[in-house]
This record gives sequence, C-alpha cells and structure tokens, in this order.
Amino acid sequence: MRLDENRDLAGKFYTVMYRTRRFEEEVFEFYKRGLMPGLAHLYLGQEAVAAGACGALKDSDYIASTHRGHGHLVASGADLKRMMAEILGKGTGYSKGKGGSMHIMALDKGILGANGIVGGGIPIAVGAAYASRLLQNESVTLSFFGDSAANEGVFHESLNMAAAWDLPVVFVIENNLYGISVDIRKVTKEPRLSKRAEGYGIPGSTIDGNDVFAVYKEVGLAVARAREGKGPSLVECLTYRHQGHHVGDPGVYRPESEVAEWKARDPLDRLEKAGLLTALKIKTIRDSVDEEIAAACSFAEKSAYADAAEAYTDVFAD
Ligand SMILES: Cc1ncc(C[n+]2csc(CCOP(=O)(O)OP(=O)(O)O)c2C)c(N)n1
Ligand SMILES: [Mg+2]
Repeated sequence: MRLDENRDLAGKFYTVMYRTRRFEEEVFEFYKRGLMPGLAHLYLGQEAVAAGACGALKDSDYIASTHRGHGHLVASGADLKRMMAEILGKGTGYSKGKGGSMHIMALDKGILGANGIVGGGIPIAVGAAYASRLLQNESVTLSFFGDSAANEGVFHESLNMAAAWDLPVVFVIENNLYGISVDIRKVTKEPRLSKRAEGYGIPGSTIDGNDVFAVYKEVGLAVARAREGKGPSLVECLTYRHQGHHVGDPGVYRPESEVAEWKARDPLDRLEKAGLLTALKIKTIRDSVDEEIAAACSFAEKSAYADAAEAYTDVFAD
C-alpha cells in the first residue's frame, strides 16, 4: 500500500476511533449525572477492533453486535444523535428509547442489533449469512463477540453450521481477557481461542486488536474469502477494556500493572505515534468530532421521551 493511501486510511480510522472514544466518554458522563437509565458496557480501549473490522465491510453487509456494541455502530456510520437518544431512552432514539444501550440497533447501517444475551448474536449472524446465501446476494455478516461468549455452547453450534455450509460470515472474537470479573485464562485451558477454528475446518488467526491496520487487513482477507463463497473464518483480536465491565464496575479485580500495560498500548495513541498523521490533521479531526459529539449530546438531552401510548407499538412479546 502506498504511503498516501495509508495516510488516507489512517485519517479515516483515527476519525472513527476518536468518535467512538468521545461518544463513550459522554455516555459515561450521562451515567454519572443520573441521566442514563440502566447501565452501559463501554468500548473504551477496544476502538481499533470495530474501526478496522467495520472498515473492511461494504454498506450492504451486516453486523451482529454484543452488549458492548456502541463501537460497532459508531464504526458503521450510525447516526450519533439517534444513538445517544436511544441510550438516554428518548423517543428520538433508534428504537424510540425502548432498546437502550444493550439492545441498540441501526438497521439502516446493517446492524442487526446489540444483544444482552452473551453469545446471542452469533447464531443471528449465521442466520443472516444463510439468508444471504438463499437470496444469492453478496452480503457478508460480521459476528462480534467476546472471549467469554466463545465458551458458550452456541458458539460451537454456530461455527459448525457456518463451516459445514460455507456461509459468508466472519467471526470476530474481541478477546479483552475478561468476562465480567473472570479472567479467561482461569477458565480456559488453551488461551489461543483462534485455535478452535481448526476443529471446524476453517481458518483461524490471532492478531493485535489494538492495531487498527492489522485488524483491517486480517478481517478484510476473511471478508473477501467469505464473499468469494469460500466460507467463514475466525479472527481473534487481542484487546483490553479500559474501564470495568460496565459503567458501575470499578474493575478492581484486574492487576494495576496489567491495566497500565494495556493503556500503554492504547489504539489511538499508537495511531497518533505511527507518523502517518500530522499534528494539525489530528487537531482538525478532533475539533470536528468534538462538535459532532456535542451536537449528539444536546440533541439527546433535549429530546422528549416517547409518548406513553407508544408503549405497546413495535414490541413483539406474548
Ligand atoms: C447467556 C448469558 N450468560 C451470562 C450473562 C451475564 N453476562 C453479561 S456480560 C458477561 C461477560 C461477557 O464477557 P465477554 O463475552 O468476554 O464480553 P466482554 O464483556 O468482555 O466484552 C456475562 C457473563 C448473560 N448476559 N448472558
Ligand atoms: Mg471479554
């Protein structure tokens, strides 16, 4: 890749990662001010995974997200105003405030939804990929999930079916080493989760998930493979969340030295130091994103809650 192409991409990736970071920081602020109902699982620290992986997709592709899903939406270009309004439970949100942080979705961007059920997005992604096969369209589905979700039975069933039928889906594990307070290394004998791919006869790889270019490249190869009809792949991205499991969790179970070590590998800092962006370019991006985020926050805060008469619309439950 030529240097100017790299610079171009670096600018795009930095914009997406900084937008995600600022978005999440403001969600945290809303929580602390008592303006956000429930909890949110912040994506701070993991920005390079969503930016690189979603950067490898086309507009016609799909994404099945997780409980830690804001970054996937931001990286897919979802409307920040509608996202923030959804998180505050407002009527102007993507789901009129009925989904909130953990069920946020943006169908206009191919986001099939976040999911409060750990591992719940994996079979949804396989279903979407099967639909693409039946419809004979060229869409690929990206399935994001965490290290702990990879220990759910549904992970194995889904990978088996997707592999057997060569479905156009890419499984992306965001291995941030923890499932709530449980260290994945204490509940898994083989720490290299991508090795599981071999058992299903599909390619598996482990990459530095805090290097946005590495994620873009590896997921890009897997997406191209899926689009060519060659079936699924498993990409394990090593990353780390800066905060606790959710906004109310101080995360004290993690050794301070480990947190410091990972913060030193911050994906935004690393891109800033890669020498591809000038200080002026970084400032210009930051200024413009700061304005977007301020507008999204003000829109969300000023928006009204949905009318009570709306309570039973768009709700599917028996
Ligand atoms: C089926 C199911 N089991 C347990 C939970 C409780 N739970 C919520 S998040 C979580 C940990 C998920 O860890 P991981 O998959 O690594 O994702 P991360 O939070 O690290 O992004 C658990 C156990 C749940 N929501 N759903
Ligand atoms: Mg995890």
